[in-house]
Amino acid sequence: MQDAQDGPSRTDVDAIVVGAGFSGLDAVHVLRERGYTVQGIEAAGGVGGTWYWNRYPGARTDSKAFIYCLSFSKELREEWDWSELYPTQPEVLAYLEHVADRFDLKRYFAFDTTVTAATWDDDTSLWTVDTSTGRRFRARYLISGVGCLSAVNRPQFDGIERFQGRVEHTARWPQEGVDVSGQRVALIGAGSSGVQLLPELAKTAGSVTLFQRTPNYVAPYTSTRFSDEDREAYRRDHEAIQAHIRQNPGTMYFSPAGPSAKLADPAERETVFEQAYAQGGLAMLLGTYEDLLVDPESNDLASEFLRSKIKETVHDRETAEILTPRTYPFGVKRPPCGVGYLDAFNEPTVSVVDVRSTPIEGFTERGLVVDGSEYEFDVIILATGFDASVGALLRLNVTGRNGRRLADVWAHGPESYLGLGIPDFPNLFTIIGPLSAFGNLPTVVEHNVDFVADLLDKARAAGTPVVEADVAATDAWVQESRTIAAQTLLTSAKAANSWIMGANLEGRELAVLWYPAGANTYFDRCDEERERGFPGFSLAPAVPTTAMAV
Ligand code: NA7
Repeated sequence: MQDAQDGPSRTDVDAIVVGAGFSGLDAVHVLRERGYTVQGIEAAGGVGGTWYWNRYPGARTDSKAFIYCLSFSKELREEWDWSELYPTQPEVLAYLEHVADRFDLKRYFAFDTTVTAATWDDDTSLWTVDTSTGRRFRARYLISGVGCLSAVNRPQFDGIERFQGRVEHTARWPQEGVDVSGQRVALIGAGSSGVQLLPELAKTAGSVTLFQRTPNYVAPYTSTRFSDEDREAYRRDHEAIQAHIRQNPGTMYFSPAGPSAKLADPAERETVFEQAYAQGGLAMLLGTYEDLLVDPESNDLASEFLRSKIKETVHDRETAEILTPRTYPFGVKRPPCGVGYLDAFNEPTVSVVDVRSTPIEGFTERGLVVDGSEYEFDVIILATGFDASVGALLRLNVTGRNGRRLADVWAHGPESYLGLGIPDFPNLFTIIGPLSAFGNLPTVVEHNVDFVADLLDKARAAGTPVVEADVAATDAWVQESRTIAAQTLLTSAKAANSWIMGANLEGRELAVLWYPAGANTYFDRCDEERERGFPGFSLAPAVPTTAMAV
């Protein structure tokens, strides 16, 4: 294993960073730059995080390339050329590979190594991290970079092991790909993954049958190729672009047309919606009116507009009706963006089966059963999503002070200060953790990592390296988040099975997983916390132990 800090293999370091996606790579880089010794641990065989695993055809970003990247290095910007507006998975993975090589980060990671337990020891003020390889690591700080969409959701379909064909999950797509030429393919799931994958499958498969539980408001998008002039422009405008997304509630490069859809002139509103729809991607949600997620009447206007687009695009009336969301407001469920998704249903080989009122009963040797009928397939693809936000953290099996298990502490939803620190879990920091900000995630990642690094620097300078979120500050943050969420349309998340509120998993209570007042407000609150000297975190001396740098 190449985990040495310029020397032989070490398991005692200042900080353990879990994950080698955007969060983990940035955390290792920033902490190393600030003089901390770091050990990264990554379950995959390489860097990339979600972009390592989600290799299904059609996977691409819904954020524009020039913001879906790390902003800290001018050189990195100068030398990396994005080829298109919404890059595909191979290009984002290549970018993260480049970042890792460019800043020599791979040598600090143990790959193919899964964390099996992380335990805080009050007697030493250290974290002990156990792994699947049997190696045990110790560190003062434990930084989670596990991401918010990485714990795979595999529903326990009855008899799944009986199926004689091939079963794949989009989030564990084989590196060598899946040849579906001429095959009868079932696709279970109509979230972003299913929406991106379906048109790609339709290109070569004999047939594609979508088993859809909740229909989505799918916006189309086209990904234009960048010219050299485009690239030059976004490099030149970098500072302005960063300032813009810092002020946008979703950290996106959109400018809303006005405060309220319902108060806008109807003709003007129609034009705004048409332009946003034509622009594609997340423009309908983040580039039209600011009240779509708080005012039901405004939301109805946007929802109805999108319903009309489905009706216009999909020729078969029954198919269009199945694909049309009617039971929940637009935006409550993270809207997928699709390249040719709705159009694909006009192909004779593509069909949809509604499994909301009659769920999939189970798998057979030849296929699956819905409403007493057996459907036969060669390949069944699960695009069934994730245990979002909390899932990957809970799978680390974290135990804090006095044997308190994170799974128990969060039994009724996550509680955290700024999404970064948890009382009773000293020196654990969760990058883009629950109750952090939602939006263009690399932007939030960089903000979170810098915040944590500043906090650790303060603790190091004060000689008090045990850092813990205050109970009162945490309670107030959780309460504020829940109060704001209750004033939005997110309260209808259950009707939408929305992962944004943890409502996609059976038996899970509805939970506020993100600070719902917008990333711009979140950044302001974090900056204020930092400027005031981190009053929401307590600092204490460590129990004297090994010769660590902190
Ligand atoms: P999502 O958006 O959670 O979508 C998962 C899909 O799988 C969704 O349509 C689910 O229906 C469906 N699903 C899950 N379990 C079942 C069962 N048991 N039966 C039928 N259908 C099921 O995950 P994605 O991977 O598409 O996208 C996640 C995020 O990644 C995305 O929003 C982007 O931010 C990137 P449901 O809607 O729950 O009724």
